[in-house]
Amino acid sequence: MLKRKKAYVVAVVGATGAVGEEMISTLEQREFPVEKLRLFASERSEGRTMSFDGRDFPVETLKTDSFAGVDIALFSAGGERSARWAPVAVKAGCIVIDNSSQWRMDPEVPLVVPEVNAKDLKHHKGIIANPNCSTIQMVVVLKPIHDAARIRRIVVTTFQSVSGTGKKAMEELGQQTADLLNLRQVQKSVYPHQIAFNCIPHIDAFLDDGYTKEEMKMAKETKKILGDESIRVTATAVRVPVFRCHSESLNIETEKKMTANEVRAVLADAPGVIVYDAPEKNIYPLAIDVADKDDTYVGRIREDETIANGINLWIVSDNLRKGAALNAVQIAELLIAPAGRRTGN
Ligand code: NAP
Ligand code: 3JN
Repeated sequence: MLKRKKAYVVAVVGATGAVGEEMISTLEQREFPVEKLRLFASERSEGRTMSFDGRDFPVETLKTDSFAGVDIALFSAGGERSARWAPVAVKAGCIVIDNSSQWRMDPEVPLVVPEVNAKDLKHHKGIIANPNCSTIQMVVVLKPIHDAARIRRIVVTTFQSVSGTGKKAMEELGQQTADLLNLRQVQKSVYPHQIAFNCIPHIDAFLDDGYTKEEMKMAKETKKILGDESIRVTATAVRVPVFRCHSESLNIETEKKMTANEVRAVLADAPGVIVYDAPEKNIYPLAIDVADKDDTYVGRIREDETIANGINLWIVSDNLRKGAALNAVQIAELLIAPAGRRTGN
């Protein structure tokens, strides 16, 4: 359990990465009470400093005593680091909020999106998992619909930006785009194919059944977060040449009939969701507009006339913010909140 304090010692593991940098700026923007920031990355970053709230902090490498005195550690340095170092941090008395898939499906680890299942935080044993970015934006929108009409099946296709793969992928998209526009040969190293001016239906490794791990993360995590193993989820995850924000096309089937207007009304009151849906005025969520925003945007809400109780939706969210850093910081905010405010749902 976290002892209530005026300010906390917070560690960011993977501080120099795309998610880590966003975590640092999110802590700063939301004025999280930080007494001291401890920043960790690989040996490649040793000697660097990073600034937070007008102060410079050194970037360190991880050691067995690194977590002594740390209250909360936000991990985003990949699954291997989480597997090795999260238990070390917990043993040192720290609460870990982990961004990797390493602990997400562990029954002893709550998998939390604050707007959806903050109540699950009651039962953590030191590690709390942040879901996959594509799952987070989907469940924030689906939870109120599930409560109103019980979702039976989800068919989702994602359009995921390159920032989901990290800093090197963002550089690769920029470099390939510049090379192609200047009639130069493209080099590829992060993705198996050219990403500039292309769409790649392949995110994370392929499994024997033809799905990718990313697609199966979405299916399994959605059931765990919504607390309903009976929901059927089938996903296709696609990488697109966009720097920031994941977009998703969803087709859902509910037990109870909902009209498109009823869905809009339910979502208008949903925390963390903005209904942005006036197609007659060309208004629908776009990655370029949603970048750097905290909320998840939903539009193109319409009934699927090919089935009895079907709805189609288009969902866009900033994958580095709500999809990773913001969700983790919101969890940390709940951990330090007065007891009555910790578990809204
Ligand atoms: P990134 O830009 O490539 O950054 C990777 C970070 O990990 C860097 O800070 C890197 O440090 C650090 N790192 C690598 N090896 C390390 C080691 N041995 N010890 C300590 N730190 C080490 O990647 P990213 O996009 O930020 O993603 C990082 C991780 O966050 C992913 O692997 C994934 O697990 C998770 N993630 C989750 C979501 C989500 O859906 N919620 C989304 C994206 C990422 P150097 O700079 O020194 O190399
Ligand atoms: O590709 C994306 O858009 C999201 C990537 C997430 C990611 C990247 C590397 C490793 C994950 C994740 O959060 O599921 C992992 C992981 O499995 O830890």
